[in-house]
Amino acid sequence: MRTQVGIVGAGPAGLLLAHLLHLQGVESVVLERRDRAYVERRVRAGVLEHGTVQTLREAGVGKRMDAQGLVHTGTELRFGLRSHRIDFTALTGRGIMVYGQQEVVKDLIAARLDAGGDVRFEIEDVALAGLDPQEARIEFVEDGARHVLDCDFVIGTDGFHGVSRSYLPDLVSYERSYPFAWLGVLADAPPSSHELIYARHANGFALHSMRSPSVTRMYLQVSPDEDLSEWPDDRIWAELHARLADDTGFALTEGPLLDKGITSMRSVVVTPMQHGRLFLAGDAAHIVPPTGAKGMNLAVADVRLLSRALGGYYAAGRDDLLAAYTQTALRRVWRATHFSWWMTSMLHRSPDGDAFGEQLALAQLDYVVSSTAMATSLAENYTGLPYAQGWSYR
Ligand code: RFL
Ligand code: PHB
Repeated sequence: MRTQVGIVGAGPAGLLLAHLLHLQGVESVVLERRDRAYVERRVRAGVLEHGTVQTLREAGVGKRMDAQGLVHTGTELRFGLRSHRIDFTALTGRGIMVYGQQEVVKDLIAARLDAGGDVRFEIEDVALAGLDPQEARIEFVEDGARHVLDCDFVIGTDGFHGVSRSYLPDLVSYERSYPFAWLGVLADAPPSSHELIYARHANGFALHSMRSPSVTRMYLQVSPDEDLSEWPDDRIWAELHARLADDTGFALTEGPLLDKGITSMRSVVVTPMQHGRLFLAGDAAHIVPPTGAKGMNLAVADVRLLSRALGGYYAAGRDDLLAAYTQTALRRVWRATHFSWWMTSMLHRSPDGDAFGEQLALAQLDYVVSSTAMATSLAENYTGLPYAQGWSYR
C-alpha cells in the first residue's frame, strides 16, 4: 500500500488536513484507532474562532455549521455577582460560532467519504518506521491483519495520548499543571443565557455554554482527583446555581443530564513538531486548559500550515515551507498557551487559599471589564488572531 500523506488519528486535525490536501490534489489515508460512532459522539470543544469558521466554509464543510451553529458576538464575565459583557464584534469586528466539535468531525467524515477519501476506523497497533529523509512508513493492524503503508510523509494527529509524538527524538516539552479540573455536563435544557458565561465565584469557576437551542453545556471547577461518583445530579445543579448567580436574579433552567465527565487541566507544548518526514499537529503536539477555548482552533491553525506546506511541496517542489513548520506553528501556539493560562488564572480559585493570587485575579477581571484596551485584547485572542497566510498553496 502506498499514499502520499499518511495521517494517524481522525480527530478534527487529521480529518481537516486530509480534506484540505484533497482539495489541492494530494492523496492521503487516515488511520483511526476508535470506531466511527465513538469518534462522532465524543463531546469536547464547542467554540470555533472566526478563522476556524472561515476555514471550514472554504473547505466546503460549513453548510450544516452555518445552518445549525450559533453565532455569538460577545460573552459574559461574571464575578462579585455582577455581569459584564465583552462585545467581540464591537471590539474586533469578529465573532465566534458555537458548534460542537463532534458535529465538525461528523461533517468532515461525511465530506471525506463523499469525495472517495480513505478513512479507516478501528485500526490497531500503529507503529511508525523508516522516518528517514527520503520516505516514511506506517505499520498497523486492520481486521486482525498486519499492513504496511508507504508514504512520502506521516502526520501525527493522534491527540495528546497518541503514539506519534514518541517517535520524535530530542523532544523538549514545556509543561504547566493546574491544581484543579473541570467537571463537564451536557443538560437536556434550553440555555439560560444566549451567550457563554464565564463565572468566578468563591466556590470556584463555572462556565455556562451550549450546544443548541435545547442543549446546555456547563462546567464546574473541581479538584484534580475529584471522584465523579461524589457528584450526583442535585449536587451539580446546586453548585451551578450558586456559582452562576448574579444580582439580577439569573435563573438557570434545569433538565436531565445527558453526559458527565472530568477533564484535567494542563498546558503542554513540545518542540520540535517535526523530524524528517514526520510532522505533528493539534493535541499531539500541544494542549491548553479549556478556559480559552483554543484547543481545536489551534489544531485547525496547525493543519492550515501543513496543508499549504505540503501543497507547495507537491505543486512546486518547495521544502522550505515544511522546514519552517515548527517555527511558524509555535508562534501561534505560544500566544494561545499564554491566553489560555491567563484566562485560567484569572477565573479559577486557587485551592490552597492563595489570598494574594485571589486579589490579583479580581484586579485583573476588574481591569478587563473597565478598560477598552484590555477588553479588546481578550476579544482579539478569543475570536482568534488572523492567519498570516491561506491554507492552499495556490
Ligand atoms: P483529537 O481530537 O484528540 O483526535 C485525535 C484522534 O487520534 C486518535 N488516536 C489514534 N488513532 C490511531 N492510532 C493511535 N495510536 C491513536 N491514538 C489516538 C484518537 O482516537 C482521536 O480520534 O486531537 P486533534 O484532532 O488534535 O483535536 C484537538 C481537539 O480535540 C482538542 O484540542 C479540543 O477538544 C480541546 N477543547 C476545546 N477546544 C476548542 O477549540 N474550543 C473549546 O471550546 C474546547 N473545549 C476542549 C474543550 C477539550 C475538552 N476535553 C474533553 C479535553 C472542552 C473539553 C472538556
Ligand atoms: C464548550 O462549550 O464546551 C466550551 C466553551 C468554552 C470553553 C470551553 C468549552 O472555554
